[in-house]
Amino acid sequence: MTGSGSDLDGPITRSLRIPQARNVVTEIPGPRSQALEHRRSNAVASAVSSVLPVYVEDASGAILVDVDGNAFIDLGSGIGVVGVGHAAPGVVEAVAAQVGRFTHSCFMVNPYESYIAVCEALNGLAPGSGPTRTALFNSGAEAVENAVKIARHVTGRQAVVVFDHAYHGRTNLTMALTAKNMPYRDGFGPFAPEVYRVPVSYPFRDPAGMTGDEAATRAIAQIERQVGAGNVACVLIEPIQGEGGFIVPAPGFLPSLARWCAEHGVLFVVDEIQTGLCRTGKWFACEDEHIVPDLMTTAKALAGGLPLAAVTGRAEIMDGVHAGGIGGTYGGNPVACAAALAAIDTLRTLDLARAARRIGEVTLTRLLSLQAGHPGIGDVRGRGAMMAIELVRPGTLEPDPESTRQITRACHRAGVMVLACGTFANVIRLLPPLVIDAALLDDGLEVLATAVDDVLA
Ligand code: PLZ
Repeated sequence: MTGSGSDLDGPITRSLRIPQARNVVTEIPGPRSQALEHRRSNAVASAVSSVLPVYVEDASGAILVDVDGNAFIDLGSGIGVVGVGHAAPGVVEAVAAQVGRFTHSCFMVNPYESYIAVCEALNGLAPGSGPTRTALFNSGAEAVENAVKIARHVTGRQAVVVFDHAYHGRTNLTMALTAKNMPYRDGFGPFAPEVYRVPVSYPFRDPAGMTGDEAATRAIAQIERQVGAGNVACVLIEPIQGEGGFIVPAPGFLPSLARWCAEHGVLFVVDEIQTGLCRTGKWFACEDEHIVPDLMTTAKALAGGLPLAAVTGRAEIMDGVHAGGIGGTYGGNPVACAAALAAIDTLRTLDLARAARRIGEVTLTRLLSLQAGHPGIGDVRGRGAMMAIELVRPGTLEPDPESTRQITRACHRAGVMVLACGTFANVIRLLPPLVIDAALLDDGLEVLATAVDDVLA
């Protein structure tokens, strides 16, 4: 299959600094990466690990170049961060200009305009029409922590409801919110209290035919039985679960939960850290079901590669916390804000939401045809430029993490960066930069298809 006729071929990638083509010139990892890996082992804590130990020297658009001169197609975007592409020209320019002016003053000490502009931009993009406010932080986990702080403060309630397969971060509170033991929680307790986990909607593994509404009823019944609606400050959910396996809930699940929350004075908090900023074909994934969250967290793609995160929400909630109650030294750093304004401008002017939808169509077609020949691909799912396959023993729901590992390794050796995910480590996810051109996407999908053919043969 080819990308001819696709909208993905554009002036976007033709103007990039590095040719947008895959090129493997050494074994993977190459000798220089191997030397760095050895040096690393004597310097870097082994608890910090890397998916693929090829050391990056340069990157542009959808291409990563390593220290041995290998050019990889990046179908991971550094876990969904560089939606605008690596070293996006607008982001590079804005960051360089800001670095030359000032890099820090601390917004809590001496404020600056770009922080306001990022908040205005997010307020304008967030679903809903009422007055909205935003606060800025450094990382996704920090944004989630602050969303919970705000929800608890304004409701005067303590319980936080999260879901099976959820991922919200690695700090103490967000570890408690995250579902998976290894590697995120094991041995790191005690965890923050007043966190309650209920079943999500997982169509591939739920009873056949279970609707979104029924899955919501199942979750709500458990909340009412085990926690009590009047004790719940917020329900926190990823509209499509990321690390947990690109799990798309059945239609109706999110709206039913949101409705229940509104009826019981519970805040509905949507974690758009992986799904947000055009990844799924809209500015935010919750828009597909017309959800207007009370609070929303964003990070990752927000600043095109610089660390920045946000909580955006209804003004009366966000302004319900006493002055000085939230903040931090670096939150909304001016360089990160400059990057975010450029990234948002790039997402808008290149219409990368539309690009994400086109990437989704091409990818879905390809993955479905691959599934037709391989019963080991139990499920193909996702939305926009956030697509995945779940690998199982043919004809069962039994996870196949070993084939998943082999397929991802084969892709890496062939010069295609793909990431695994999932509670059962049996999901291969695709998160390409939204500026990827049609030929490069096709080449990356072809490599994945060959790896699947070889491993599942
Ligand atoms: N919420 C939905 O996806 C980060 C984690 C990688 P931070 N996902 C990548 C890893 O193994 O640490 C994430 C997310 C969702 C919150 C977070 C946390 O964002 O910026 O990593 O803190």
